[in-house]
Amino acid sequence: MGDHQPKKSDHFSFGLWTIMNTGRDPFGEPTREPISGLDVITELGRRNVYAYEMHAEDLVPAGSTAAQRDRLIKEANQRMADENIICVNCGANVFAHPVFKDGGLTSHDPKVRQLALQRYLNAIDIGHEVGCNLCDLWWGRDGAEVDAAKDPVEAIKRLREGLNYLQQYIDEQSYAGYRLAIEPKPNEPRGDTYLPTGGHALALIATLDKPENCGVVIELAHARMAGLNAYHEVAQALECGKLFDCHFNAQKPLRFDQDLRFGAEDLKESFFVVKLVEDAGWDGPRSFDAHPYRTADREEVWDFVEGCIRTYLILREKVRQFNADADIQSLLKEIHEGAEGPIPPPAELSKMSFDADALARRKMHHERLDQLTQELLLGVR
Ligand code: GLO
Ligand code: MG
Repeated sequence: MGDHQPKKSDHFSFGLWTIMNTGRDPFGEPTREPISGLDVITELGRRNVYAYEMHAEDLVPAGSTAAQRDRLIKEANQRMADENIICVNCGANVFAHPVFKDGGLTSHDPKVRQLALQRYLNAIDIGHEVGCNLCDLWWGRDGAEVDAAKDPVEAIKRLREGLNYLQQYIDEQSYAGYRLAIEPKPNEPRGDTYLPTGGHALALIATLDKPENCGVVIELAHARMAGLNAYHEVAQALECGKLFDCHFNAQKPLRFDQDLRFGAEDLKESFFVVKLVEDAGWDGPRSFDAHPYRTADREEVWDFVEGCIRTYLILREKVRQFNADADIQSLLKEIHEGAEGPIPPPAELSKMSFDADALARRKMHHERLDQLTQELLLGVR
C-alpha cells in the first residue's frame, strides 16, 4: 500500500472557494473564520497540491481599484512561484450580486448581460496574468423558476452569443491556448438551470463559431443531482475530447447541491470515474470542488483537503489492483471475447440468419464480476 501523499505530478487542484467557504448555508450563519484567497494558494502549495482554480473575484474582489488589482495579482504570482503551484481555471462570479438575480448572460436587461460579459472578460484577463488558460463558465443563475417570464429558446441563443463574444476576445487578445468551458448543473441556485447536463452543453458547443475551443467541466455531484450516472457523463465528454477539467466531489442523488468530500458517497461510481481518467491517461487537473462540512472549524478544513486527496489516491491504487487482478481480468477477457468483430455490409447482413436463442445463452458473468469488484473495493481481495 502506498503512503497516499500527494505529489505535484498527481495534478490535484482545489477551487479557492472550497477552502474559503465559511460554512454558511441558506439557513445559517458562518461557522468558521474567513481565509484570504492568497493564503489558500500558499497553504495548498505547501501541501503539495499542484494547482488551484478560482473565480477572479476570489482573488480580486469586485470593485477593487486598478492598483489593488495589480498588487493582488503580483502577490498571487509571487506565492505561486514560492510554493510551486499553478492556476488551472479562472472563472467569474456572476451569481452573488443581486444584479444577477435573474441570471447574467440570459438576463432580459442588456446592461446586465454586458456586466456579466465584463466579469468574464475580467476573469480571462486575470487568468492570463496568473498563467492560466481556462475560463470555466458556471453561470449559476442563468435559469428560471417562472417559465412565463423567460423564453428558453432565447436564453440558449444568448448563451451562444456570449460564448462567441468571449472567444472573439480571446482571439483578439492573442491569448494563445486559452480555452472556454461550460460547467453544467441542473438546478440550484435556480429552480432550473439552462444546459443542465454534459449532453446539453456538448450540443450547444457544436453550434459555436469555434467549437474546438470550448469544452465542458463535468462535476460528479451535478450529474448525480440530475439523477445521472456521473461515470457515464465524464466518459462521454472524455470520448469526444471535450473534458477540459473535472470536478471531483460526492453527492446523494436528486438532492440539493451537497458538495461532499470526494468519496464520501457513491464510492463505486467514484472508483469508476478514477479508473476512467487514469486508464485513459487523461492529463487534466483532478480538481476537487466540494465543501468541508459546516461542522468543520478552520483547522479541520485541512482534514477535508487531505481526505479528498487520500480517497483519490486510494481509489487509484484500487484501479491498479483491478487491472492486475487475474480473476477479474480473465472474466473480462471472456466477456469481451469477439467484441471487435466486423459488421458486414447491409446487403449481406440483411440476408444472414441468426440463432438468437443460442446468442441469448452467452454467459455474461455480471454477478461474479460485480461481486469481485465489490470485494476489491471492500478490501478483502
Ligand atoms: C457550483 C459550481 C461552482 C463552479 C465554479 C467554477 O455548483 O460547482 O463551484 O465549479 O464556479 O468556476
Ligand atoms: Mg464545480
